[in-house]
Amino acid sequence: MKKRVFSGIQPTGNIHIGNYLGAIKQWVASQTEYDNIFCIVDLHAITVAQDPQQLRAGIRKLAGLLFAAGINLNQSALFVQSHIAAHSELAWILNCVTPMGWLERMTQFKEKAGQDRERASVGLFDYPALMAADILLYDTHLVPVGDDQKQHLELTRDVAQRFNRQYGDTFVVPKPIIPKIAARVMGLDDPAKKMSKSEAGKFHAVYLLDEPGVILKKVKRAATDSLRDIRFDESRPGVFNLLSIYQAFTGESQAAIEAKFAGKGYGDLKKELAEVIIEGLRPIQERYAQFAADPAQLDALLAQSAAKIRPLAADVLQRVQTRLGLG
Ligand code: ATP
Ligand code: LTN
Repeated sequence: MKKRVFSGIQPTGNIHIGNYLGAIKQWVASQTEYDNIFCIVDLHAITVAQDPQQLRAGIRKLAGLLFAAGINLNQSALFVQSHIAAHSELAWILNCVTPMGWLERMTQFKEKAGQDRERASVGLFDYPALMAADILLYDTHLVPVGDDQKQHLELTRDVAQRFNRQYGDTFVVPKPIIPKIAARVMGLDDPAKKMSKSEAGKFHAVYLLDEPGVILKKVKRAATDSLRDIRFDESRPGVFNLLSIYQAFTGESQAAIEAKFAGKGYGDLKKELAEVIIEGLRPIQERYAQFAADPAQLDALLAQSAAKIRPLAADVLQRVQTRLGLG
């Protein structure tokens, strides 16, 4: 029996190379090894206000990008979270076994709510319970995510274990898979900050659909330092970030990359890095154009995939309801 993989991505903003290297690339690479379910988490997206038309367009765009990146429906499911009502139903149940204190510790909530916590939605606070529901609903063993989601995964495990203790063995307790390279791609303009979709800076992120000229310009502007030698040194976050992106795209070893750039300058590194990113994204961009041309087909693929896995979710929800004395 193959292990079950589940992961999700929000259909908001522009997908960047951090999302790609931290999550999507892993999803695509391990499709044959696992039994995969990938989810466009629109219910997570609405934890902050969204424009309805933009949200709908964002879902299609993300679906097109994921198919273009290589998600194959013969090996994986890809569906929209709100199309399977059991996600919301299980999230409610998990709300009732999750202590407030556990959610209050979540760093993502603290960052996203900012200073004005009173105005943040209850949904933003409760985001991790919905994420736990996504994962636990499919008896998931493994969850491939970027480093920033580690804390949410720990919470999911805690909630599953607490439920299992209180009501008897019900949930599989999942484990994260975090990539060894580029698990936390940093902003090109500020290597102290995670590359993020919600960051507005023009030179912050390389997006999956950026044109070659734009990619070159962004990489050339990337922050480095005043030293010269090109080495993987975590105390020099700008250069380390560029080298890690290079490594993740090429698959070469650190030693080979350091040897390649020995005696060269930051200008050379940036030129070669831009080239590697452009070539890495080119096939995705070409395939994306085909998917984007036929939105009705995208909708049909997402609907078929949801129909296929809906019974899995219904089974687990039924199991949970029985345990609780519901339904
Ligand atoms: P935002 O950046 O606006 O907070 P996000 O990109 O973190 O949003 P998602 O779209 O849900 O949120 O993330 C999808 C996947 O991409 C997750 O697995 C997440 O861990 C990963 N990811 C996000 N940013 C990075 C990054 N900078 N480096 C590596 N992985 C990342
Ligand atoms: N919170 C995740 C997105 C997400 C997710 C999931 C990831 C929602 N549900 C289930 C893995 C498994 C993020 O990346 N921001």
